Amino acid sequence: MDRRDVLAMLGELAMLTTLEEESPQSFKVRAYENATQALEGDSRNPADLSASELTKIKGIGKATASKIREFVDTGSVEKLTVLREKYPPSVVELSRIPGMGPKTLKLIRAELGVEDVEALKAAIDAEKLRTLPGLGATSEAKIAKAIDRLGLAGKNRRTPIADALPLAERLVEDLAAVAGVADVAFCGSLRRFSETVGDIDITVAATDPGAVMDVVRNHIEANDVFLSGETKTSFLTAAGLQVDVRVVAPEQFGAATMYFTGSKAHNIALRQRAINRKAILNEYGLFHVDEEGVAGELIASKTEAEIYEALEMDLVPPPMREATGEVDAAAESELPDLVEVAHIRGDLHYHTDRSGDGRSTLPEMVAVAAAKGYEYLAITDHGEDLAINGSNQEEMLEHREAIRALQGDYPDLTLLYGCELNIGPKGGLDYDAEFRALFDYTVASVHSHFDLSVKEQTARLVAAIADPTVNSIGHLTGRYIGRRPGIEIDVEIVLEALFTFDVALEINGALQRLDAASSVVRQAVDRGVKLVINTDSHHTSELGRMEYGVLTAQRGWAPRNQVVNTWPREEFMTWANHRRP
Ligand code: DGT
Ligand code: CA
Ligand code: CA
Ligand code: ZN
Repeated sequence: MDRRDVLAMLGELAMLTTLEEESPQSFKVRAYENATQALEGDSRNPADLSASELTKIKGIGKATASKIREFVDTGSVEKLTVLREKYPPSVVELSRIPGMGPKTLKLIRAELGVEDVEALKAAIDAEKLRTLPGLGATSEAKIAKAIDRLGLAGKNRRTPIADALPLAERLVEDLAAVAGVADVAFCGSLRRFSETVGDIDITVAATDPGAVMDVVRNHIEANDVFLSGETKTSFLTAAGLQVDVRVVAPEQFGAATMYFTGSKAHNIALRQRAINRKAILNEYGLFHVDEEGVAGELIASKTEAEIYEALEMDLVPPPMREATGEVDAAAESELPDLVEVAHIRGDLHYHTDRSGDGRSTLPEMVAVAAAKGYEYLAITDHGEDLAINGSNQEEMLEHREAIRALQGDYPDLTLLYGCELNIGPKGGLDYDAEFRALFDYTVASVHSHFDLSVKEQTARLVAAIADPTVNSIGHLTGRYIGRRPGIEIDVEIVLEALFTFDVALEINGALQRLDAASSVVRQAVDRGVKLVINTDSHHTSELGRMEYGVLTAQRGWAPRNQVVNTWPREEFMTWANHRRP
C-alpha cells in the first residue's frame, strides 16, 4: 500500500460524501480534499505514518487521519463501504451527468426509482423528469442531450481513459514484481491511447501461467472474478470496469502484445500482408505456411519490431494502429517523423498558486521544469475574468516581478511571463489590449458558456484567435472526457483561423481533457496548423502529463516539426514574438 492507494481512497470518499451531503462545500468533503492536498505536498508515504504523525501535517484532521490508518491497517474503510453500498457505480455514473447534481439525483432516485442511465433515459422519454420540483422541460432536454453526447447510454458504454490508465499502470507494476514474470504490458485500446476504453487488456510474459493466475486471483480479492482459466483471468473492478489478464510464453510476447493491442482493423490489414507473403500471423507469431496452408516454421514472435520487419514495413507506433493509412505508410517507409516526449523543450501552459486553483508555488513549479531540462517555460496563471481563480493587473505585475527575479537562478531556462486568458462568450479577453501586450506569451481558453450555438462558439474562438496578443488556444472544447461535453464548434473554420493568424492549437495533456482530441489534431496536421503540447499543470506532480499529450499528438499523426515546443529556443521565441504588438 502506498500514497496512490491512500489518495485514491480519499478521492472516492470525497466524491461519495459529496453525494451524501448533497454539496461539494460540505465540511467533510473539504476535509478530505484538504487532506489530499496536504499529502500531495508531503514527500513521505502516508501508509508509514502513525495517526499522530498524520494529524501533525497541516490540513489533516483527526477524523481523516483515523480513516487513513483504518485503511492502511485493514485494507478498507467502513465509512467508504457503507457509502459504496448507498451509491453503487451506476448511481455514481448518473451523478457525473451535467445537470445531475446531488439534489436532483436524490430526487429522481426517490421519486422515479431511477438507479442507472438506462432508467434515466426511459424516464426522460416518458417526460417524467419535467414533472419533478425544480426541473422542467428545458433541464430535461439538457440532460438528454448530455447523455447522448457523452455516449453514456447503451451496452457499448465506455470508460474514460483517466479512470482506466492509473488502474492499468498499477496492475502492470504489481504483475511485473511477481516471480517468474519476464515482461508485462497493457494492450488494447488503452495502449493505442484511445480516449475511452471498453476494457483493459493486460498481457504477461511468464513461463508458469498458473503462478501468475494465482497472484491475479488473490490480488484482486475485492473485485469480482468472473472468468479464470489456465492462461486468462477476467474480473470487474469495483467501478465496473472489466480487466482481462492473459499469460503468454516469453518468446511469444511480441506477437501477443501486437495481437492484443489491435486495433482489430490494423490486425486484419497485417494478416493480409502476411498471407501475401505465404505466411500466417496470429497471437503466437508469424509463421511460414506450406502449399496446403498449414503453419510451419516460425519467422518471428519475440518482439513487435521483428514481426513488423519480417512483414517488410516500419514499426507502427501503437497510437497510430487504427487502420487509417498507417499500414501503407509504414510499408512505404512514409510514416510521419512523429513527435516524441524527448523532443519537448518547454511547457507553455503552466500554473502556480497565483491561480486560485494552483497548488504549488512559483519557485516549486519552476524547479521541477528546470529539473526536466526544459529550455523555456511559460508561466500562465489565469487572467482576471476567471472569477475566483484569476488575478487583477496589480497582482499580475507583482507576479511578473517575481518571475523576473527568479530568472537569475536559471541561466539555462527562459522564463516567460504568461497568462491563460479567458475567452468570453463573444470572444472578449481579459484586461485591455495594452496590458495583454505586456505578456511574453499567452494561451487563450474557454472556461464557461458551454451551451451557446455552434455559430456563436465558432465566432467566439475566431475572435480570440484574431487577437494579436494570443499565441495559442488552450483545451479547444473544454470537454472532460465522459463527464462534460465540450463546446460545439465548426472545426474547419477554427482550423482555418488558426492557420491564417498563425496561432498554435494546444494538445492538453490532462487525462480528463486530451483536448484538442486526436481526430481534430489529425485535421490540424493536414491543414498545416501549428501545434503545442502542454501539461496545464497546477501542481508539481502533474508534469508527467506531457507524455499523455504526446501520445494524443501521435494518434493525430503529428510530426515533430509542426509542434512549436520541440523547437530550439531562438526559433520558438521568434515565432512567439512575431505577431505580438
Ligand atoms: P475496447 O476494449 O473496446 O476499447 O477496444 P480494444 O481494441 O481494446 O478491443 P478488445 O478489448 O475487444 O480486444 C483487444 C484486442 O484484441 C483488439 O484491439 C484486437 C484483438 N482482437 C480481439 N478480437 C479480435 C478478432 O476477432 N480479430 C482480430 N484480428 N483481433 C482481435
Ligand atoms: Ca480492450
Ligand atoms: Ca478485452
Ligand atoms: Zn490552465
